[in-house]
Amino acid sequence: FLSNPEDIGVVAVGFSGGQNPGLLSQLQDELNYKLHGDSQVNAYNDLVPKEDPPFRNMKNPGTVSAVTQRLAEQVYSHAKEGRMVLTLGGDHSIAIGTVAGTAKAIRERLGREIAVIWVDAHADINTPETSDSGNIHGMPVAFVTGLAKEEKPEYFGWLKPEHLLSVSKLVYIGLRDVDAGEKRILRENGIKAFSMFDIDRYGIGRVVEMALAHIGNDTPIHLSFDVDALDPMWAPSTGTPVRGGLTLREGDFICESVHQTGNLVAVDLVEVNPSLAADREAEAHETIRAGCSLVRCALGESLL
Ligand code: 4U7
Ligand code: MN
Ligand code: MN
Ligand code: MN
Repeated sequence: FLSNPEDIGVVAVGFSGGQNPGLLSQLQDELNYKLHGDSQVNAYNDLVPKEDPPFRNMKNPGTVSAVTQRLAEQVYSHAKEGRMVLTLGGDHSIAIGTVAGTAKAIRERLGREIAVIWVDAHADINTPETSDSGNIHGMPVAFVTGLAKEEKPEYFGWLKPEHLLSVSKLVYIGLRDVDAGEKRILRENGIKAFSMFDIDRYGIGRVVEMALAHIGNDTPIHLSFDVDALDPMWAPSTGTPVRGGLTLREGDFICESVHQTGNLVAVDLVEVNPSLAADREAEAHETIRAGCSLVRCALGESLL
């Protein structure tokens, strides 16, 4: 194993209202690991600026930049110690910090580049200019690959070459709602992507095999799992649900397969957003249950 399989660094991000205390406490009860780091959800309130006007079309750019910068340091310090890092989100913008943190730590610790497996209904590779919504959770891949660049340190200028990921080491699974501008970016950069169409066509087993073949044996893997990759039947409490997604079992299979490589160094589970509305409690509960299942599978708990 590229990380010590017994030691897990936990980072819990209650950011953009996406708190998930249920996920964290349930995991603490269920997992047989030594957990380091957060035992409570981190709100990062001290980092939220008083005013945060849009910049290059991005919404809350100062807040997201400051939070992800802090997160990059937290993830880096766990990964540097050889811990597998588990980050519970929070919206997917936090992957700017988690990927940056692992990329830097693995470069220093193992002298290697990481690969990222991005499991999502969406490609999250808009640049500030191609994005229609201005929401940064639709842009993290553009920032961590260097396709989106910004000099100003308060607006992601803190991202340096050691934080970045090569586009050739990125692979998507589960895509079904990709913007026109994003399709162009994927095509022009030759980025490997397996959509729901590919999963129907080849089956999840072949798709995961092809995804792992693409990144190559023996490459440290950061798994960034957006719960909206699952069909809303399994994960309804999420910001941007898209029908026609993965079954829970297919999601679990992806996580188990990545665990089995022995190369997993970090996992993000994001966009779990239990709505506080009383009438949606059942949906929130189902989504948390699905999230716990994915994490258990990624940690190898479901394998014999
Ligand atoms: B998520 C979107 F326009 N592409 O950029 C955008 F469809 O982290 C959605 O995957 C982004 O949940 C979804 O706003 C971000 C939109
Ligand atoms: Mn998504
Ligand atoms: Mn996402
Ligand atoms: Mn979403």
